[in-house]
Amino acid sequence: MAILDILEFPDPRLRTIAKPVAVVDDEVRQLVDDMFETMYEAPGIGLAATQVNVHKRVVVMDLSEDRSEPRVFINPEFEVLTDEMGQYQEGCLSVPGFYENVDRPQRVKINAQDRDGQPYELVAEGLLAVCIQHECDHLNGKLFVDYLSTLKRDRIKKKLEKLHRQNA
Ligand code: QAP
Ligand code: CO
Repeated sequence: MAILDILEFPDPRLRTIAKPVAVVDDEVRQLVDDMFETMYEAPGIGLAATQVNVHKRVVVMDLSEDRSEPRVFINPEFEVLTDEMGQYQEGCLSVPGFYENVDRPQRVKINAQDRDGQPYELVAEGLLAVCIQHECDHLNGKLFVDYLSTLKRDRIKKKLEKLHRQNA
């Protein structure tokens, strides 16, 4: 197991489109394990492989209070089930310290594979629906800050760039 480095906005590598996983083998399971360790240590509730600079379609998540419900989504896809939108104050391990409201469809149907490569389907609402949409965006090179006004996004970019310069 290993804790991986998390890329931070505005790193251009976060804009990479991840490739589908052809076979869920031990290498992919190792990545999943390392992503869980990284997410739990952060701590966070969701992490996409893009954020650790691995451009494969892999997402890990745990929405439980006691970190007892690890969920794996390999090659995740979702279908919107309703016109109803919900607002949630989102954050992101790649945009540390910033939280903003984002509107997304409230109900989605998810298709993905588990850590054995077994396909499964799941209807999601609430935080799970928000989180899977947020993580699927990462696999497509998209971040929650892309839903904000240019002004808000540029302010966040400047603040993070300043922090990165200070840490360099
Ligand atoms: C994505 O985000 C998410 O700013 C997962 O300083 C978030 O795990 C989906 C985190 C909200 C839906 C709703 C953020 C940790 C963790 C920070 C996370 C921070 C430390 C974010
Ligand atoms: Co994120």
